[in-house]
Parts: sequence; structure tokens; C-alpha cells
Amino acid sequence: MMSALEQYDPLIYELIRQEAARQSGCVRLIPSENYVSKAVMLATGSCLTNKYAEGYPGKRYYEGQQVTDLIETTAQNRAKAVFKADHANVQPYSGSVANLAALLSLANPGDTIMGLALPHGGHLTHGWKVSVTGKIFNSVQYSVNPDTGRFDYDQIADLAKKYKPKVIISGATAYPRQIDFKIFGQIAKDIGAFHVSDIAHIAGLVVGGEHMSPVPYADIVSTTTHKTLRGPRGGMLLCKAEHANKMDKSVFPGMQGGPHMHTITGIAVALAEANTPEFVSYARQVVKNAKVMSEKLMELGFNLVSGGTDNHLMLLDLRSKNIPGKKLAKALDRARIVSNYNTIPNDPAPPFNPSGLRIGTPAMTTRGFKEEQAVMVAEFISRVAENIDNETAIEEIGKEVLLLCSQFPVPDHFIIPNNGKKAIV
Ligand code: DSN
Repeated sequence: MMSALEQYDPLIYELIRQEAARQSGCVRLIPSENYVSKAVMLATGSCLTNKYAEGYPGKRYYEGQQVTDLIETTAQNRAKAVFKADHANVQPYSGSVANLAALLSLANPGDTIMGLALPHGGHLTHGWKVSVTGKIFNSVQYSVNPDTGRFDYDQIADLAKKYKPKVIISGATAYPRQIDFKIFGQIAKDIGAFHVSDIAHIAGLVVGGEHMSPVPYADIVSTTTHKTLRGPRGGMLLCKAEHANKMDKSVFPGMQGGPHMHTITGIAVALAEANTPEFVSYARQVVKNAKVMSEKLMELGFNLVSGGTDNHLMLLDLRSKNIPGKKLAKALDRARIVSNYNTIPNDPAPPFNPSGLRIGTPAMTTRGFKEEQAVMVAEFISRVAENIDNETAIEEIGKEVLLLCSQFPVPDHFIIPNNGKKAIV
């Protein structure tokens, strides 16, 4: 496939080659990124990109669905099996659409919804003011406790009782601690609200048994498929049987037209991979690596929001280092360590130049880093911070990072062993 591309479009071929080299030659710490397997990559780049399939298996608006129906049903069945859910919809183009479809299947424009504020670790689509979810709904936002950096469930319950939202959203994009979905479910139940849980970041940890699953406690669970879950870029919704019909209608025709069948094909493969002991080991190692890295960073004088991590990500509060998040993120990038600057709760600095840095361990774990390498990465981060204005030192660190990367290659995508068994379900 690549040699056809090389002949036809050498420019794009070369740019893809450069991006592959970049992904291989740096430590990727953006907690929402990962490396997919060769099998996922092949399925996602397959001829399924050629097919329109509006509707759902057995009920399409175009003909020629002999194969697509089987693929989508397989993806649905695998999703239901790994998440132990009654019903799955694998069509959302990504997490934002999935969240909006979930909200619109349980509430109407003008209704009140309640989610975690973006600067406290929530997502735009949890009702933040610049998102459509903050415009069409009456959005109430909860925060983390300013002293602990953690959820104060009593305060969230009080807010719910005061504003009586129709939907309460649990889940986050920059919250380093376990989320008690059972309590969220109870808070919603106590006021007669629906509970939507967004597990985009932690879906792989949920499947791997490293994080509590919201499936028993939420009306709808929303996720992306490409973060810790390690599938192609996409979205997915899971729900209780009673919501299946309206949730499906909310995705199609409510929000979307034709599903991206090539992505759904890749999702099916990723879900088969997630149903293996190797995936469980990976999820465990993601959390172990994050714990070790967080401890080393704190030993090196970094402040971590909430004092550490329980999951795959860490949020560094850089105020004590007197380095803005963006400045450190850019210096790290030059040293081949890729992260993202991020707001911290109650950040005194503006969102485009915030005080925090968000890092995570999924991608580095996929390429084989363990505790020893997690410590090395923490030390690299510290050295970059100490030499923030010293380009020679940063270049030197970059060489050491490249050497480390060369010992853990991911040039042609790893292959998940299946112990000779074929993926079924
Ligand atoms: N942009 C994603 C993240 O990086 O967390 C959330 O959608």
C-alpha cells in the first residue's frame, strides 16, 4: 500500500514517513494518544473506507451491506462483551459527537445538565460555555476541591440538589484519580436525573480492570476508541437496554449520516485485542508506570495536582518551578518528549498560557517502557525544566531520549499475540 503511495504522491508519502519517524523517535506523553497495532492499522486503512452504510445492521438505506452488517454487528458484540453492556453503538465519529448524542437522547435543548468544568479537568462537551453543549443546554458546572484537587462528592450532590439537572455527566480529561461512578449514579438517582459517564480517557483501564466501570451505574456510557483503549480514532456509546432505541436514533439520523465503516472495522479489531490477557497486562503497566513516574517527579520537586495519580495521567502544577506550562511543553518537545500544556484547577494564568502540564503513560507503555524507563523519563523532564533556557543542554537531553527510544522501537506497529486463537464473538 505504501509503495503505491510513494509512486503516486511522493510528497504525502514522505510526510507520512516523517510522522512515523517522529512517533518512533520521541517519548509520547500526551495521555490521550497511543500507538495502534498493525492489525488495527490495516483494518482502518482497508476498502471499508469505500462503503456508505447509513442506518444500522439489517436496516440500511443503501444496498451492498452483506459485509458491513457483519462487521458492525461484530464490533457491537465485542463492545458489549468487553464492557459488559446491554447495548453498543459503534458509529459516533468521535467523542464530542458521542457526548452530544448521549445528551440529546436523554434531554432536550434548554434542559439543565451538569458536568465537570473544563479548567478543572472536564471536557468541552460536558457543558463548557464555548461548546454547543454549553449553549443549547442550561449548563451547571462542578469543580474539584481546591485543597485536594479531587472530587468533593458531597459538594457535587448539593449542587445537584440545588439545580436539579436532567443529566449529570461524570468523567474527565485531566483528572488523575479514580472516579467513583457508583456515587455519581446515586447522586443522579437521588434527584431523578440521568447519569452519562464519559470514559474516553480510561476506557482501556476499565476493560483491563484497573478502573471501576461506570456501566452498572450510568444510563449511557460514552467513550472514544483511540486513547487507552488503543483503537482507531472514533467514538462509541454503551447503554442500558431501555435507552437503546432513542440513543441509536440520536446518533443516526439525529447527529450523523453515514458511519465510517473503515473506523468501525478498526474498532472491531481493537476490541478483540482488548479482550486478551496481553491487554490486561498493558493496562496494569500503564498505571504502574504512571505511579512510578509521579513519585519520581514529586521526589524531583514537582507539584502534582491531587498529590499523584491513580490512573494513566498526571497534571503538573508548575507554579513552584516558575515555568509556564507552554514554555516547558515546547522545551520538552525539542528534547523529544511530547506533552501538552494544560490548565490546573483555579489556574491564575490564562488558558492559552496556563500553569500546568499534562502527561500520561499509555503510548510509552505500548512501546514497552516499564518502571525503569518511567523513572528515566521523569528525570529527563526534570533536567529540561532545570535547563529551560539552555538550548545546548536540551539538545543533549534529546539525544539521550532518542537513544532510549531506539531501544524500544515502534516503527512498523506492534502485533498483539493471540496465542494461536482467532478473535471471535
Ligand atoms: N482532546 C482529548 C484529550 O486530549 O484529552 C479530549 O477530547
